[in-house]
Amino acid sequence: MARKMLVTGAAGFIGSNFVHYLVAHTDDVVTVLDKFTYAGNEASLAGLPEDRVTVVCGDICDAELVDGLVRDHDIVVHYAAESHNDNSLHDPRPFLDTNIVGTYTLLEAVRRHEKRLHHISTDEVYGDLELDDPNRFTEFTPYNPSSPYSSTKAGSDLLVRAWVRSFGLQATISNCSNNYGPRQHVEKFIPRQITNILVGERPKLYGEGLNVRDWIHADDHSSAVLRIIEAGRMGETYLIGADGEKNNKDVLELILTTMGQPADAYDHVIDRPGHDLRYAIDSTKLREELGWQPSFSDFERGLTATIDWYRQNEAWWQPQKAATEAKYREQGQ
Ligand code: NAD
Ligand code: TDX
Repeated sequence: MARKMLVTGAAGFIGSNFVHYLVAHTDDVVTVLDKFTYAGNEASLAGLPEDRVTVVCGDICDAELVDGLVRDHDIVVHYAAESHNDNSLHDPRPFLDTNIVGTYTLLEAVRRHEKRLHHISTDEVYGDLELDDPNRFTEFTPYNPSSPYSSTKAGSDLLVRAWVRSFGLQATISNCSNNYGPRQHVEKFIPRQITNILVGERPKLYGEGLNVRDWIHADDHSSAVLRIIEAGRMGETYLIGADGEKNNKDVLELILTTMGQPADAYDHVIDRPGHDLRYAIDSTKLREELGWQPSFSDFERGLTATIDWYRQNEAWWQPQKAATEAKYREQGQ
């Protein structure tokens, strides 16, 4: 029988990719619950079948709305969040509201109606690693978040764990590394640089660009989440990563050369305060216990397809571009 999925934050980058993935790979019917903040985009849900996908505009902090929606669904997949580190450094309040109070609101509804929850989180809850550290993050790494964003995500994970332990909530958690792919907001690193080149602005690298991120394609994140929903053990945490460590300078140079520009045609701008140096995920548990494998093993190919997507979908990103760059300019970035 088709499952009834409630997917929060699915007008955003990863949630919308997950709903497209779910529709293509299952018979599930889906309700999207999204507040349509600056990061939510109706166009990201275009082309989905109306008989399988319903969109509700609302806030996950709205207890009455959330209660009714959770009651009427089988599984809640929770993507909604304030997601951008730079924003959290300038105005942390919405991060506390959505990431902490919003997650609490969902947890209470899931508890009341005895439903199943999958909570989406990030590797940033573990803090950062030295460049030469042979270790990577595992499910046993202690939490040590750096930014208002990552600390509120860490707080939301701990709430989920507490509801599992204290109330027997049927929940799983996943912590994923940096995603790339179509429909990512132009405030984020890869889309910002691609669209800068497309509009004739020079790309902007924070500091020396030696910071390392562990890149995974959004479709691989989706396949991992679906696998955990279907086979994950209740109460468990799974780390999701695809062995994609690269420093920002190398990624930017690859974007530039792929787009036919000189590799050094970018500006260095002031660094992010408290900038995490390196993230790296060991996803052995997910691979060995649930048999998951990523399918985008070639970063260069995935990046080229992402560049093509931004070339072909200017109408999707153009409305947000000027305001995003104006905000960065104010911050000296
Ligand atoms: P995003 O900013 O692109 O999308 C967030 C979505 O949540 C938007 O559609 C927004 O409108 C919605 N939203 C925000 N506040 C809301 C509220 N109060 N009620 C309802 N909807 C609300 O973010 P993203 O990059 O797609 O990230 C999605 C999730 O994945 C987040 O939980 C994030 O922490 C996690 N994550 C992201 C990455 C990454 O690389 N982007 C990596 C690991 C984990
Ligand atoms: O213009 C830029 N120049 C630059 O050098 C921007 C926007 C970023 N950067 C650097 C900062 C980071 O080292 O690129 C790296 C990636 O930056 P972001 O895209 O802002 O991502 P990050 O801070 O690593 O966080 C992302 O991955 C983990 C997501 O935004 C989070 O939601 C997720 O939890």
